[in-house]
Amino acid sequence: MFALLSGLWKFMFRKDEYYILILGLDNAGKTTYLEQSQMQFDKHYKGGQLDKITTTVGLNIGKIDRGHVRLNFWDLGGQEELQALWDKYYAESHGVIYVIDSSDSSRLDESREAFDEMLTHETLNGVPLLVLANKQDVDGCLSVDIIKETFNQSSSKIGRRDCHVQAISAKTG
Ligand code: G3D
Repeated sequence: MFALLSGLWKFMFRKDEYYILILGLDNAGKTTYLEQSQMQFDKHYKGGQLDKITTTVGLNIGKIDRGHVRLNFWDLGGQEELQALWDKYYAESHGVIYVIDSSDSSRLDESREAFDEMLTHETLNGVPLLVLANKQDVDGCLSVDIIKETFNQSSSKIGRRDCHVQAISAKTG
């Protein structure tokens, strides 16, 4: 009887866990996006100080619980020397969110190259991609169409995996 009740309890409160990588160059807004998402989608989240965020060095971890699903986020540092560590996390990930700073046209090609390099890793084959054109609140920022034009150079490497590009402002939500 105890085993039955304990099984029922575990079934009712089990969580399907997924691991999502948040990648992109340093200063793209990865940590701001993670913070904003947790504020909006996790009612138990106690953070919420967007102005206290500093650029990611190493790794930030976050989670969002929705019903029976737990999304675990790994926000990895985007500096050139830290990009070499991204692939250590690929095997465990169920999805990738790639953040682009739309207000910094001078680094768009650099961002595309890092994206391209990421796509060459076999362990990410078939893993869905969400590409976020961030900082759309900044006057004169690059439009999603321009960003798509540049990132389309990687389309053969994206292949048949699901990929969606979305304009956002992590800062304003
Ligand atoms: P990172 O984790 O990718 O390194 P951060 O980037 O989240 O640390 O953000 C880097 C800077 O960009 C921060 O500014 C942050 O406030 C800003 N930022 C992030 N998202 C947005 C956005 O949507 N709009 C605008 N205008 N700014 C954004 P500071 O000044 O603290 O360096």
